[in-house]
Amino acid sequence: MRRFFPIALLALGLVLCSACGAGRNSPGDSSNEDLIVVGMCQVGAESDWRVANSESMKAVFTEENGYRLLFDDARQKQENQITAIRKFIQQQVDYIVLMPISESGWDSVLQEAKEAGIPVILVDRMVDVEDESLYAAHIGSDFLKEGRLAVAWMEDAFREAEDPVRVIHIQGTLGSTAQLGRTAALEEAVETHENWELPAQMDGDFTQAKTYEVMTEYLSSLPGGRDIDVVYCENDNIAFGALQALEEQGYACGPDGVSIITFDATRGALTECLNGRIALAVECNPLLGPLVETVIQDMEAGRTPEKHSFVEERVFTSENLTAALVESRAY
Ligand code: GZL
Ligand code: ZN
Repeated sequence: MRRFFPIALLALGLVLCSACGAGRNSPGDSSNEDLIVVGMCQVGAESDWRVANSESMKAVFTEENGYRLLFDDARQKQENQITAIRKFIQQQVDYIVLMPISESGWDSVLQEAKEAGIPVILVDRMVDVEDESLYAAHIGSDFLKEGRLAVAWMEDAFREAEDPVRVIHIQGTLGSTAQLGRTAALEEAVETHENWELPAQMDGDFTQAKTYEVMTEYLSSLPGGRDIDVVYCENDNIAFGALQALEEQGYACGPDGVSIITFDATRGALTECLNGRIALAVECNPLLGPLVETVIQDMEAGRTPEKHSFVEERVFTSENLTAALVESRAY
């Protein structure tokens, strides 16, 4: 009698395999047997910083390095990030790496990942969840500290000012940790300096196009004698949009004109800093791929990673920049 049983079992096994996930413990596809499968959930490609961040991740999580990277670009929508996480859970990936677009709205989908036994590593911005066990580790920046570095420069630059120091504030994606921290630093400073004024606060959403639009609209609405001392831009792409709008409306930007402050310090911004159009660039390091890999390797070795690790960041002005340094920058 023919041995149907083993063949039937094999067929059943193949059907089950095709239905089971992409994770390492998924039998069947031997080529992936020992690759660590990482489901990565990126915000989008809204800024130069974000592009550099994605490149840093893709450079680390390669098959040669032992990984299979499933990369999802959420096009700046939280619902796309949540959909991607659910897809990664179904695919039974080994790790989920999430760059959360905003802080709120993550509790239930991270609970689903926890119940599926898939560790979540947060990168860059933070999530605001009740239960810290919903993520294994967070690697990012101290955005309040970045803002306070900018404020310290403003305090020094305007120490002798008797007249009001008029600051235009252009914010990043509202509700993102980067926006919340950088905004808090400026707002607490305006509180403590009675001669600092904040005549306008607008949402530039971390993009050049949005900023150019809202800043042009604001500047066109101003009567004559439009006195602006500082434009506090919460990232470089906002600064580029603000510069374009300001100069089109006849404002000089630089040591004898409007002081532009920016965050990220990508090479484009550092070039403008070197030539004086931007007064201060606060570094925000996007090259987080290697740090994420360290966390994953720690967890692979059974070690508990640091819950929060922050990257060291510095400030740049035309005084401490050279063309060689700008050229040498990795992003
Ligand atoms: C900061 C990051 C911000 C950058 C922006 O770490 O979240 O998002 O400052 C990017 O350029 O869009
Ligand atoms: Zn940062």
